[in-house]
Amino acid sequence: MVPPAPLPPACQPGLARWDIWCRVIDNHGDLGVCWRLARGLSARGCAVRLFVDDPSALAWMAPQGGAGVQVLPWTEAGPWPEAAEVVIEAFGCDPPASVVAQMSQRPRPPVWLNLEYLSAEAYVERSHGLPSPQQGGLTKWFFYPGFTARTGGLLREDGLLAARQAFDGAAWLAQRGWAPRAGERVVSLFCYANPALPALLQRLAAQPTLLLVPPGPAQQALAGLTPRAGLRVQALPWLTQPDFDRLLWACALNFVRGEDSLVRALWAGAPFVWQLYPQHDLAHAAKLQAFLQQMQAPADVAELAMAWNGLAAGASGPAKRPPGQALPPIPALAASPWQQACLAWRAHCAAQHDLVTQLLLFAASRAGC
Ligand code: TRH
Repeated sequence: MVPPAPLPPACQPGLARWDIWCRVIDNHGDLGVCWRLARGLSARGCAVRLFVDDPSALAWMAPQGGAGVQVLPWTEAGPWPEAAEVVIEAFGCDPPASVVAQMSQRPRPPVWLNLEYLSAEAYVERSHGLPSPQQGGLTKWFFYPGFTARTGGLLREDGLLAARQAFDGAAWLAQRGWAPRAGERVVSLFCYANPALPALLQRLAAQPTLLLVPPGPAQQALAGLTPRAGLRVQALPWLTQPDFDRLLWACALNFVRGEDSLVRALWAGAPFVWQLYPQHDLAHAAKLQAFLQQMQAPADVAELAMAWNGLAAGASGPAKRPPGQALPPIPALAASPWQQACLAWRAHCAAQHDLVTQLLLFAASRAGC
């Protein structure tokens, strides 16, 4: 008999109220991560308030809202209610000064955490869990998500992998009217504006492909391009977060971007190519290389990922890819080294505590519970 799975940690008494502060800089990752986090904490019994300056994307990410999560507008004016027992600022967004001042006056100040960006770079293990002394005698703790045991882990809802395992992708696609034709592979494309897009379309068309394209730069660019034999393009509407996950589960190959969709592609277990948020100083190159190395991506997969990000390996490190250079071919997908690497990577990440579990344990340890 299989022993019952241990119950995941729940909110501790005295640490049951959590505030998350979120500033939407651009795109959807800031809010996407905060929403999943809020839902994850509420699933463990916490009462969560999500303060966000622009909640508009929740209309499609989470149109039904979520039990246990209250969304509150973050306008500059305030006034603000008393802070909860745990305060998370997402991506160093600095909660209002009056909230921080009020936190410092409490006999037992809240546990204050800065949830950082996801990266596989070495500094993450070094920095995860470090304190940062603040004015008023407060301490802010750095909490770094990551892929290894010495980081804060990844968002992974209880039962996610079992739901993915039981999922029937063909039926789901058919229900939505996005079924592939016989012999077509299904690929999703969620990306930033990318000069390599025409070259990618050419590579994809080498095999009959149904390309499912969420709203955004790719959808806009594709609307202006002449259709290509071998490639059928389907523009998608914005999906809810759970349906976005299912989209990735249903595809044989996923192009993802930013932070949250990368993690969801990882849990999907199918081959994926990640486009990072591009930075002028090429900081994203080191981040991509660290990630490819950590997941032990096969060389041809790494080359494709670098090229999709406009990068090439130079003599003294990664460099900008010369314009017009061909994109490498798309490696084999099914039963391939790429597929095996993705499954091994997923198993490795699933063996770590998920991020919500780690947050609960971390907050309890810093509150002295
Ligand atoms: O939108 P993004 O590019 O967000 C980025 C990253 O977070 C990046 O690190 C950050 O610097 C920048 O924002 C400011 O990609 P990401 O992170 O994948 O977020 C997209 C969110 O949108 C994710 O939660 C999934 C969700 N989504 C849906 O719910 N439905 C959809 O149809 C689509 C396409 C996405």
